[in-house]
Amino acid sequence: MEAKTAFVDVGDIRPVTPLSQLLDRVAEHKGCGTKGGSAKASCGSSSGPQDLAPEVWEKVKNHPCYSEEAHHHYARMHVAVAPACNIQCNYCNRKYDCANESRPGVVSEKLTPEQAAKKVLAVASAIPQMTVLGIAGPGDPLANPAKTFKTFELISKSAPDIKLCLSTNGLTLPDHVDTIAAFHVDHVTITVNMIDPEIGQHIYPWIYYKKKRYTGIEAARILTERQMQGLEMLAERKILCKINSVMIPGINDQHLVEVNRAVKSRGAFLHNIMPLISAPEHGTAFGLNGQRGPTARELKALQDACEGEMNMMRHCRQCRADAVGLLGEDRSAEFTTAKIDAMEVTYDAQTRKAYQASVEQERQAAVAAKRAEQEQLSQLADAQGIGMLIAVATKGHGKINEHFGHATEFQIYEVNAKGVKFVGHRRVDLYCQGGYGEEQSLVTVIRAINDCHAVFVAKIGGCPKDELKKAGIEPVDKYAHQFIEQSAITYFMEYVTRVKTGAIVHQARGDADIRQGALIAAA
Ligand code: CLF
Ligand code: SF4
Repeated sequence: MEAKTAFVDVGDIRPVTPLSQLLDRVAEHKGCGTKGGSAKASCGSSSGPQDLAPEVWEKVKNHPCYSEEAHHHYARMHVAVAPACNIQCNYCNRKYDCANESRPGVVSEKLTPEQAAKKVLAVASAIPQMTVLGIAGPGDPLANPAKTFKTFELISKSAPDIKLCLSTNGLTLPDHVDTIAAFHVDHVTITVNMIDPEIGQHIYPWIYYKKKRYTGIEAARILTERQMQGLEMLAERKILCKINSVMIPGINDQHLVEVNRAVKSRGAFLHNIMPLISAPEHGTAFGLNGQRGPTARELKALQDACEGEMNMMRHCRQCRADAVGLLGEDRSAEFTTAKIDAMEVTYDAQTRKAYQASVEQERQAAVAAKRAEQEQLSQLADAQGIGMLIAVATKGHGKINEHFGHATEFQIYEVNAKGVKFVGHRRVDLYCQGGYGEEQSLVTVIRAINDCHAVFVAKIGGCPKDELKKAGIEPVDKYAHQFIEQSAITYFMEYVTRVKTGAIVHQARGDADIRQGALIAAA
């Protein structure tokens, strides 16, 4: 008897280039738009104009997600115009925003395209360094194509200097690539959690495709084929594509290395591996069945393993679908519909341009400071094999400018004899809460940065200072309001000297927690 095929014909899915052929291309791949020819593509979030083709640099230089360095200086905003979704992810509860780009438990205010357009102009006038408009939910933007593209149309007419960006699960992406290109949407994110339907069936219980519901392996197969097809079509049109992947320990953690290779070889520009955030109170399938998220060390190890293939985005904040501001901050409460309705909005392109020129100067100063300190580091004869992580309290601008007690996140930098780089961030509960609950929140802060040797702050009180020291984390306030990377290198060189002279003994640090609880939103 003839064996039955496991798959049904679902229509016009274009054949996707087989992975074996693509892997052959990897060896020749010169990096996503890069000039260099090194084995490791130098595309990615920490690259500068020297690494990228000019047309690629133009697209990424002030996009806070596509350039790690830009994220200290430039802001993005989202408008929540896309409520519907066409798939189900086991880490998503549809009462909340799309968990492919948002932390679970976050609810955004839904807008019409016209309300969204007014909001963009209002924010652009109030926050001149806001350079990117993204549509990332609260469902899937391409499951709501009329609303998504109407919004892009209105913005491109009224504020043509703002870059357009969207994030999708990819199921209907191939149907919309030409429209995306026609609207000059230069940045598209696809969430790709698997390329193997056997694995995918544990992440996606169903999809809704061409008026039919599919489940299990078949649903995952259609989804992965459509995602890869969409990615190839974007790359052909030179639209920069970022891949988001949610790391789910025991399900796709090992597999994401293969995903990384597959998407790189199809022309993805950047890979963003995010931790699963999973707790019963989110009401998701994973939250309810006890599926855990990765620890900080597990996440970093996977990101490091993939970095040999392709540069990684490590500064993602898993934003709300109506997020506003620099990536680490949330100013959405300043721009509610009621407030926008009451505003007179005048869009002043000249003032925005002048402001951004001053931001660019500040950014160049940060780059120059880092370069100067890096030269000093190269003169360090022997770093004794020491490397470390440093947590930094910052409000942006690449500086140490936040009080320990006011920090809602710490940025994490890795420093060793080769240099300094941003490797992630940790959300924390506010320590300074007017005396209430401070002991408990200090414990959670210490757990969140427990893998760090030091914490850089603009200011810190005596009590947390002592507790941090007891936990083996050195509180450092002497670099207040100075550039982060320059200060990290200076500290590292002093640290190595202290070890060499026997003043201190270098010890390995432990692992750290990634916060799993629902966001306590500022909104
Ligand atoms: Fe928004 Fe996404 Fe565009 Fe950025 S966010 S649509 S690429 S403008 Fe950025 Fe936020 Fe991470 Fe997204 S930090 S969740 S990666
Ligand atoms: Fe939820 Fe986004 Fe997945 Fe849809 S694509 S189920 S909104 S996480």
